[in-house]
Amino acid sequence: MRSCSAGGGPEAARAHPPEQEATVAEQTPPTYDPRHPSPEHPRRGEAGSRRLTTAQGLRVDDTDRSLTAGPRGPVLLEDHHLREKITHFDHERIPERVVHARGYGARGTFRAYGNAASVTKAAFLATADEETEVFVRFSTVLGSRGSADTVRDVRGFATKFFTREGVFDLVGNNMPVFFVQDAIKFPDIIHAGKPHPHREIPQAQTAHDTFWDFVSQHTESAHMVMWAMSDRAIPRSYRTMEGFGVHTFRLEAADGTTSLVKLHWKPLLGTHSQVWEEAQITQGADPDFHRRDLAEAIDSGAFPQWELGLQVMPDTPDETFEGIDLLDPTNIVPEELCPVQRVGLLTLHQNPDNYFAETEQVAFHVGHLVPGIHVTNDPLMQGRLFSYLDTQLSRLGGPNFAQLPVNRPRAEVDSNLRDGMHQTEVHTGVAVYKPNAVEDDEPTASPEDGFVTLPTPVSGEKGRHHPVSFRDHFTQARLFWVSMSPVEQAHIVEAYTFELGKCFSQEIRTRELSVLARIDTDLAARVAAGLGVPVPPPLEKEGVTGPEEAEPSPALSQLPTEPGRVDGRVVGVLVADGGDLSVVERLRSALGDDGAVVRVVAAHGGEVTSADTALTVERTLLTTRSVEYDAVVVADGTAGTPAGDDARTAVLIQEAFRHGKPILASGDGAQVLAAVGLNGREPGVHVVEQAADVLGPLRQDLAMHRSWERLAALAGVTGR
Ligand code: HDE
Repeated sequence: MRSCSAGGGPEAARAHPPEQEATVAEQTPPTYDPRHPSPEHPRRGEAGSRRLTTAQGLRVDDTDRSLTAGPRGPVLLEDHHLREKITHFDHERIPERVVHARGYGARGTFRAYGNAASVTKAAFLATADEETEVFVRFSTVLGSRGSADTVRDVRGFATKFFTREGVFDLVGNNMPVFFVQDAIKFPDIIHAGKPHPHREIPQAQTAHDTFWDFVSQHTESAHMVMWAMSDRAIPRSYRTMEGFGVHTFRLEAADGTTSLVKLHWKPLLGTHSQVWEEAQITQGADPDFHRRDLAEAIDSGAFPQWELGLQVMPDTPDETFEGIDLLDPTNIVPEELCPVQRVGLLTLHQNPDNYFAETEQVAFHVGHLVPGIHVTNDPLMQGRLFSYLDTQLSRLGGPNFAQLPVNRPRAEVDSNLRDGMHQTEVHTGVAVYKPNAVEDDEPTASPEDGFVTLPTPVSGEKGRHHPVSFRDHFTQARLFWVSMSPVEQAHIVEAYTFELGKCFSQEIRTRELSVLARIDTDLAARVAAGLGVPVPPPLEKEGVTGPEEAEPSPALSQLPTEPGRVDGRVVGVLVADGGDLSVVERLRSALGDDGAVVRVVAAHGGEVTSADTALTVERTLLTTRSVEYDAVVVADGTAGTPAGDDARTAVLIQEAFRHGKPILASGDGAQVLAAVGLNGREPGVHVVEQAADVLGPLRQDLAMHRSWERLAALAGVTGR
């Protein structure tokens, strides 16, 4: 076909010489795999083959300069690439979660042991060796999406199981109880905990008046507050956190028998925490501490693992066990009364490829159930059944969020749900209703193997009830307190004292002290002493009972009773040019196989060298802080060097000491310790002659997580 030339003539033809036109082969877009095979090389397609395009696939000539009328003229509306680029950017954010905004996810698998078959017919639990894909999202509750990881807070532990029977979501926390018994109080506790509305401070913490104003009056939160003031609220890592379903579930076996069940995640690395000062320093030194820790562990092949455990209790008409109301989410069932039976293994082995697409868009729901797992009438759980679907509508912009890759069920989906915002399916057929004769009444319902709600009886008068069995607010708070070791109790005292010390209202402090006085007189006295105020009388509150005398539950304490695994533990080794560098290799070969990481720390970057060795420096005294390490080693040859003499080295050792971490010096490294007053006779501090001797004491200490004797001594308590 001939084209008309309008004034351009031969000139215009030259502007687009035929030989420069793209061939059909070149126009084929490069194939790319959105799940690129290598996370280290997220490049899509062959190097050099990618072309920048608009959202419509048009190749872009220049993305650095806007279209203007002349070199100094205004920008033209006609520049579609500019407008598309800016418009898309303007809309890059979606509303963050109102709670649990800050989180980090990972993919993995769950393998069933098969022993749960006697309790549930859920195939992913009941079938031995069945593997189910999962996506897990860990989170803090109060902070906004950009807040720090290591704040004092509850952690979310939400797991999406892509089972062959549909998606099951276990949307739990790292604490087994909750602040409120009824969902209607959830907005209140969250509003009280969030930053004060007029100034939007403080961020991501409960150390302020409105939180303590609420919980000191709303005493059913006393047990959960005790957990929140314990070391559980400052985990060392997501990998060392327990998880809990919190509510009691009703499980149904294939033969129709039902049980009341509490669900637990037990980390194979043990349950460990930071200490408070360490957590605070980490917030500044590395606000991404927990997500980095998880991502690096997975990248390095040290896959975190948890066992799923069940506490199985009889399904009695009153739904209690040993006098504990199983519908009250402020109650635990002590493991000593009902042991946790392990029924499967969760392994996280893949980091998300894209934070937004996966971690931000994953949508959990307590109502995502599979046959064999049922909810109960726990009023908190019932409210959640409403909330999660509702929140996804505003967060993910419509009802089709299950079609997002991260949420897409692996079981076949054939619903009559149609259209709506962000519909990505191209549905065919016309009979989108039932009954239909047009398409043989398909898809058909499955009364035999579909989800059938249990015919549990329901009766009673409508009303805003407050069951008598929900009125004991203090027995389990006391149970938690008396189950803690002396050093853990000291940390709880410190946490209450810190948080109440940050409150301005004396009335609020006094009221909370009266709550503590009701739980335990020693606890109240110690917090009051720290605040410098008298202990008020125990709180009197109409209609509220407890505490009854409580038997300690040793399972609640995090103190290791025996050495644990050291995977993912980080040892920082301070070395200097000309010093003994062999200690690094020794530690790496001895601890590396167990998944521990040994990092070289020096006064300068680049390499440190000695007679015949050169080591790459991974951290300098400028870029590091003690919180990165679970143990600190000072190598021989550092004394009298810039590394040994630096004031930051003294801070590093002092912090590691205060945080109960193993510290070891070999050779003249002892002088570096001596400069901060340590002589190797303190608990968990070791001075050895030579590099060959470092391993013994270090491994033992690392496996116990901290020097508990030292932490106890620092806290001024006897016993561990
Ligand atoms: Fe949630 N919760 N919650 N919650 N929750 C949300 O749902 C809510 C509760 C938990 O990583 C929201 O998708 C109500 C208990 C986790 O995406 C929201 C009540 C437990 C996550 C919501 C509770 C949890 C959420 C916000 C009182 C422990 C993060 C974004 C009845 C068992 C999931 C979203 C993720 C998230 C409501 C109480 C755990 C607003 C109304 C108890 C781990 O729907």
